[in-house]
Amino acid sequence: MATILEGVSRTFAEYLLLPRLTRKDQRPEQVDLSTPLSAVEPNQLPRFKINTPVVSAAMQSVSGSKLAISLARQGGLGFIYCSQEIETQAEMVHQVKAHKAGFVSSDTNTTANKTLHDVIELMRQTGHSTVPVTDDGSGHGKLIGLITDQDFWVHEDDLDNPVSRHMTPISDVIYGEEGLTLREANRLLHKHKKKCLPILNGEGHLTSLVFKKDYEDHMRHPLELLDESKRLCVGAAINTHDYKTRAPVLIEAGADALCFDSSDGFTEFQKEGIDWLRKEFGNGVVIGGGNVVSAEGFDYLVEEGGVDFIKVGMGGGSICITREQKGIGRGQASALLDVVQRRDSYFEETGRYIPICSDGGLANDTQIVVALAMGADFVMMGRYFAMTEESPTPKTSINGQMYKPYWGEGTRRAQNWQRYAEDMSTREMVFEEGVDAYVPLVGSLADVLGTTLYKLRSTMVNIGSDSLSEFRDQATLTLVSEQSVVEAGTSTVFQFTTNRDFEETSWGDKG
Ligand code: MZP
Repeated sequence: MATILEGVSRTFAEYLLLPRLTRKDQRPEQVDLSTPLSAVEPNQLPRFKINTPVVSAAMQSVSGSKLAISLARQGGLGFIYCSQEIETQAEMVHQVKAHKAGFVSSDTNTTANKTLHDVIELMRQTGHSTVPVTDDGSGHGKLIGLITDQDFWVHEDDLDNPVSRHMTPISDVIYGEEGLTLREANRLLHKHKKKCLPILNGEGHLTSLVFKKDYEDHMRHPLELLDESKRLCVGAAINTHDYKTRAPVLIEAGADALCFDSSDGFTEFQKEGIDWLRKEFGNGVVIGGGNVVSAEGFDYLVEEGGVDFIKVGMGGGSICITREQKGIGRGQASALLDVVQRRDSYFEETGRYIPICSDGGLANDTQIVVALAMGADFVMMGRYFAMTEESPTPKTSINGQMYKPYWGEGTRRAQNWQRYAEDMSTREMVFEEGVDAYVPLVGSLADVLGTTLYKLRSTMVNIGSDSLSEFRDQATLTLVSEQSVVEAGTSTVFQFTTNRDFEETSWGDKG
């Protein structure tokens, strides 16, 4: 006979946190939101941490390079989707890594005999206003000079003049020598009041550029998630079909973490994939597995070294119809609590800590807070990010309101990419597990996430917690009745339009 679990399958909306002692010295801004994304071995530090507990879903309508850049700047991590060809996914990873951060390769260069016309056209195409002049016009040629949009007047100078007549010649260029640190480069920029510092090797060839605006930008984003070379961090999804070719290319492109994208990760296919990756790359790669919804699934994926982190969730995603289509899944809160409990007992038994990611179904800021209080180390969201300016889909006006398309990875639309891939052996889709929808456009990722994280910090102060691990340990939650939900609302008073209404329509409730 089948096993019937006691109790019902619960969702985040059914729980509420109880306040605990707030200390006088606590401030929301001082709360530490950093969290591990890699397994933590006994008495060791995690190999990889993120600065805010939020990652973006590996979905076509969510995680392109623009969103991943924006999220990494806020301290989170974007997972570039794998429902595309390996080369295009690797290119997206590369775009995030190349975005900026200290030393950048110059992609806008010219030669001394080109005209001002040519330079203006080049500046228009790339949007850059500082152009190195090299002997061969490449970003690694011998530096002859620098030309910027301040070196000529479009309506006064003859635009047929050669670049050599307007550029700052190399004899007057302030440059740094290869090998100096970013701090030293920024000091030179400061001392000489320059906006751009070319870095040259011993032969006078250009190796990179350092910009003052990047330094200022970095100061405005203190939680920015950077790797050892000061490049933004990015994650990439993989699947169980082509990981042997896909994963090495993504790692080569600079991906900081990989994660299997699957609604059901409790499979021999995924276990084989994890084992293969560990054999090939050892602990040099951070691997996420899942999704699972039970302690049994957790045990299977962490066995013998296994994964670094585990995603929990099946059927809760806003665009997901797996439960209706296949009768399988679990309420997100119940799934998370079961896996977290096992993670904690596994930690007691082995001393190994496996971070848990609550994936999908988070309908508002409150539920993000509850998921983290229940023991998730970080959350993965799709709809939340699909609604931002930075998601990769076009804005569409419907009845005067701006929307963005948002579709599941289990839709025909998402899976259609395989038709164009070379490997035609992939299976035919018999039924869909996701829907194709629209979500309201709510603004920039930085603004929306800024509000969410401030609310999270503020709740953590209510509980008396200075860090997410304290929050998990100190949180006390209670189940709520339907009547207490009514009590929590404002249905007994008449409200004019307020900021609260604005917030509710902007991030809103699921459905
Ligand atoms: P949400 O944040 O929009 O509620 O859910 C996003 C999550 O839904 C993803 O991270 C993924 O786990 C899941 N997902 C993506 N596509 C589908 C589908 O087509 C799906 N069924 O369930």
